[in-house]
Amino acid sequence: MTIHFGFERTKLFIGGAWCDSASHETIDVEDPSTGERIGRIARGTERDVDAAVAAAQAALIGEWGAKSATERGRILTRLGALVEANVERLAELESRDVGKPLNQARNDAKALARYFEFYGGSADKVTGETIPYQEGSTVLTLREPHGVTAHVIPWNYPMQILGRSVGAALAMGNACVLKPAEDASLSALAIAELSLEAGLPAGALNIVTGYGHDVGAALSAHPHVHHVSFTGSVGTGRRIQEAAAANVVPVTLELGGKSPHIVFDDCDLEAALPTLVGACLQAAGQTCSAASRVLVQRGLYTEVKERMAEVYRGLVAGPASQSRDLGPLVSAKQKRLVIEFIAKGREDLTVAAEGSIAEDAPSAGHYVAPILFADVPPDHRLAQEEIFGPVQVLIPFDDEADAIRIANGTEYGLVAGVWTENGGRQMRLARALHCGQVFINNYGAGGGVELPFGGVGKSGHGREKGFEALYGFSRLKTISIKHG
Ligand code: TXE
Repeated sequence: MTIHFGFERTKLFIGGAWCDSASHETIDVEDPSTGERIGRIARGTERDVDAAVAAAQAALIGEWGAKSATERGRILTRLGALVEANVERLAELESRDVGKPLNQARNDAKALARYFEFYGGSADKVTGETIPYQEGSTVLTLREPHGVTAHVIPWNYPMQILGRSVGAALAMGNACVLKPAEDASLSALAIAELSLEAGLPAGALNIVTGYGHDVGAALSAHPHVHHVSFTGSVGTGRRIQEAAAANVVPVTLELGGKSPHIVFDDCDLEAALPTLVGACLQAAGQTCSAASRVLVQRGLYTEVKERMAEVYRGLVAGPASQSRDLGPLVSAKQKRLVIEFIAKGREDLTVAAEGSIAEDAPSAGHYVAPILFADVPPDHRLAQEEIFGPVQVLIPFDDEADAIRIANGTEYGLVAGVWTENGGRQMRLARALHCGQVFINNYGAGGGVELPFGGVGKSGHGREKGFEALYGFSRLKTISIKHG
């Protein structure tokens, strides 16, 4: 079978077939590195969402619903192997579509393969329990799929987010309707091709490309959708939760953050330093778990500032194909948002250092030079709001209590990193930090498909990744049997 990994993808994937959208309209695909139009995707509509949900319902009462957990797992495992065999082509496609440096896009494709491998292997490992109850009875619990699950995903890690969300939902036996971001749909469509080759039955995975305000809104409000999984902005997450509330269905929201990376005087600084910049600038800072706030205890503050500044001065943003330190941002809109934050920072704050944009970078590409601000007051806008670009702030602190207060002092709570050699402090911080995941003496939020991931506060609720996601994509049924 020849797999089509192109840029001109003007069909929707519904019921295992490639279909025209009801509107017959398209959306341009832009290469963020050059600003040029390189292809088109279909502009789906509410009618297409209806068709996709109907196809998912049909799959549940048809071939897909009849598969055992082991059979579902085998299909996902095959899909993982196909992704692995196509890592290079998927990475090239993604890199052109979202402007991600090729080496980073390659990591995303490998992570996608690993998600399918992980969820393929865990599909038949989900068990219920028996509960001691009254004499003469047996009580047991079963995990069942929700039914039709909706997946609205963003453009920053399209393959990884598809893998963690659709992979877990399929493993549990749900039938999925996916809406990729309008500026990052190509890899999802390529994965649909691979799913056919892996033997995924028609309708188990459906993809409706298009804009959030029509396809995403229709999907999250659809009366026959039984669970909605969303990754994106707080505002859109709120709208999705409201829409789903009309049908009283559960929602998983992963809404970004303002994650602190905390460096204590007693840490192994040589181990910490290489992670401090990289933990923020992956995907040019367009990462929900970006360590965008670096909190440093006063004894090390000047040294950390100077050494991070040195790194920043050497950083170069350039075309994705060149795999420089950073690629462009995904869109003109995203660049505008980030530039506004930087302008505000320049007005109020001290610039510790800046990187540069490669001289040969096309002027119509969406490049932003990385920038590090120092001595930032914890309540400043740049230390409070998600910027989603290559911008980091340095904040000094006095002691442990001060670090915890500053770290917990935003509306977000996704992840946190802590560098200290003191074992007691490691555990105190791990418990005191208001977030969904804490890294002690490391910071690698992107990795670890096995590790549950999700936030508190405005970072959202529910957990994806790991085994925990399988619980989220299923519901529990309790069965009480009175013995005869
Ligand atoms: O997000 P949106 P945008 C944050 C980040 C960024 C900001 C804006 O701070 O600067 O959000 O990005 C779909 N009903 N994150 O505007 O709108 C949309 O089509 C249903 C954090 O791109 O949330 C896309 O598929 N769906 C983040 C998805 O929602 C709707 C990742 C995300 O788009 C919709 C991305 C609607 N009414 C941005 N409107 C993270 N947590 O990693 C839009 N969409």
